[in-house]
Amino acid sequence: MRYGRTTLSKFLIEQTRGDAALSDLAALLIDVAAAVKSISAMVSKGALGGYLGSLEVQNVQGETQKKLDVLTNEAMLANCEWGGLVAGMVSEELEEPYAIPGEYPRGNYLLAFDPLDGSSNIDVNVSVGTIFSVLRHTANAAPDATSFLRPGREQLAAGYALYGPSTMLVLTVGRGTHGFTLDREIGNFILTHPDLTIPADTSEFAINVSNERFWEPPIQRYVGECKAGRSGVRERDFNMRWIASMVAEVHRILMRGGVFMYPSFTKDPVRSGRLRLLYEANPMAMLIEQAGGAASTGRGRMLDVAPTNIHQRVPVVLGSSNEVARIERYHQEFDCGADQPYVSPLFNERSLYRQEAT
Ligand code: AFP
Repeated sequence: MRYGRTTLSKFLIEQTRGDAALSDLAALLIDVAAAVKSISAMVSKGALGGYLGSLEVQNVQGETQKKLDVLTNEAMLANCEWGGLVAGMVSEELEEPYAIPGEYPRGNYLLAFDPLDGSSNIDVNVSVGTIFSVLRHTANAAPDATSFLRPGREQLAAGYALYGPSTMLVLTVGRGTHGFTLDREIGNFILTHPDLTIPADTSEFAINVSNERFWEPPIQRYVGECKAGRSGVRERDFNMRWIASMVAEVHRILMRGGVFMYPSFTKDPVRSGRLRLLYEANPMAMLIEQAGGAASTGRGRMLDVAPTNIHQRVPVVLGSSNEVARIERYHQEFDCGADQPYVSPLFNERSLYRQEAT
């Protein structure tokens, strides 16, 4: 691998060479990269492309759709439906799985994606991304929603595109996490960040603190200790970031460490947080683990979660492994009532909260 010379195609051929089971996975990822290039072209035009603004419709998540939500979804479908590699697709923007049109052959892979993550940032020109996950389709018949309900540890590949000052593609096929930068002059992704590795320790955390009053006590405890800095039990100061674009947060963590949290909150106990398992948490979890980090619900490994529906949400804690382990320990101590000496005054009425939490 020549730094600065290796194209995505050459890299994927090398990574999947000799593995017959993965032979056409490289071809699928190259189709995804083609969709990402067209999305990058749309996103970078901004207001000049007439792509900004919202539509008067809501998606399956009950969120107002941005024009680019629809256009980027169409780009992913159009680039990946025809090559005979995919048996079906799940998108954040589609209520039901997308069936491959009859004129195209069906392939051996399932593709789940969020075509434009962080889209609430698009109108204010802040980085956004595309997140994707690849599973194997084992049946002969066309897939249905249950075909996608497999734990994240079964993913064959995962990745994201980050539409920032530069457009990057970061992906894994289970052999490390690697970053590519789009060279617009030649229209190719070039390997620029091989073997990304996350430091086990960090002093940087990312969470939307406006939800603080709705968090469970273990998250309260962890964030409270970070805010206390060197005057508290952590004996060092922390820094906070919140971009409200998961792809940008995860990329920062892959580049320099950190911990990202989007916990469940009592504001809406029906939903376990905001982020979706199949096409946000699971692909990010695979990338993070492949880079030596950890990804958890707070109470267990993300990649072991057994999905129950294609748009289900899940609490997310991911990043530097020692910090994720600490947050998991705080959840264990809370669940068995052993965190009493540390619990914040806000939650001293444990019996009240515990009744709510059960
Ligand atoms: P949008 O795609 O609706 O902008 O949501 C982005 C996101 O799913 C994720 O990328 C962010 O980390 C998170 O939501 C931001 O959520 P808050 O707006 O509640 O901070």
